Amino acid sequence: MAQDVHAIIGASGQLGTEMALSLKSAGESVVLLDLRSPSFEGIQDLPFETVDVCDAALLSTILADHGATRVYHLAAALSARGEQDPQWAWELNMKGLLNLLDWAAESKLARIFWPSSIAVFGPGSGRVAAQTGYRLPKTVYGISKNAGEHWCAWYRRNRGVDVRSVRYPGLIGTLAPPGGGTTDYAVEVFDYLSSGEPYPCFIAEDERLPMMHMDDAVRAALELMSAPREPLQCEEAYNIQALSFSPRELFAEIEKQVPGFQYRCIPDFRQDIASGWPDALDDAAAQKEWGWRPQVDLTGLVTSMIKARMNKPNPVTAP
Ligand code: AKB
Repeated sequence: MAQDVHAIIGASGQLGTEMALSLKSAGESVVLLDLRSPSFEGIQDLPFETVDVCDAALLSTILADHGATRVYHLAAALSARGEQDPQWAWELNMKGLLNLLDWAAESKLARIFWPSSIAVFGPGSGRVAAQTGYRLPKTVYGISKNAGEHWCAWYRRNRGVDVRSVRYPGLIGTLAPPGGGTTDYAVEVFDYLSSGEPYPCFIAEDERLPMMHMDDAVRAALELMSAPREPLQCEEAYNIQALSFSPRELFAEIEKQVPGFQYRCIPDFRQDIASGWPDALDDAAAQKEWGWRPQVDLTGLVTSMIKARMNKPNPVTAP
């Protein structure tokens, strides 16, 4: 059987960089697509194509030319940045997805991974959000992810596209910085550790949110993409749960490993976004249907972030 060709759209981003590295280390054939060329040297030798996902013709040509059979569509405007330019965020998040789903429906060869987010939830979804339940997203990003889930289900039912999805929590990774998200504080803090300055956190001290180490996030995508189709009954993106913590709880764990670490919380507009999200997700369906289990706990996350980022500033992009 021919080897899969993995195409990563948004490959220079936070998740894309680590996904590319993981696939490369596993000896897989990978092609990277983005507007910006990859800045992390571990993946700079992989084939790279410059593309705007909103350009349907160019996207289709590139995917077809490379014979892509597994496509990970990771390019998106996140929650905080999206609120500052709603039309742009909607256009990027929806048009990119629909262009890819159309291509997949035509090509009939590719399996698609498209991440949804905890941002589909809003006030009324409960502190532990159910897999299928009330959703009234507060941000343009959340609205686009919610609509995207419905589009994926539509293409699955009506056009036979094998598209798979999870609702990611805040992702915390060691390589490329995130940008424009509400949960980015949990990455940004590690770049302050060597400065000696108190970290100015933009989220309230006791705001608990679902979070996940990037190793678990990449593994979730790859495991879901390799799972047999039959047991996957969920029409929506799967809830996946790993960690839940507040700034206070994260910073207490950092303080154990970096004595003297200080912070102050000065919540801004991102706190309003965070306050509409749940503390945790009920991920029983993901556990049952494709065997999802997180592996990295809070201590492991903090240890790996300190090792990778302390003294190596790689600043988060402001929203
Ligand atoms: C964001 O904060 O916007 C993202 C997300 C939770 O999807 N990290």
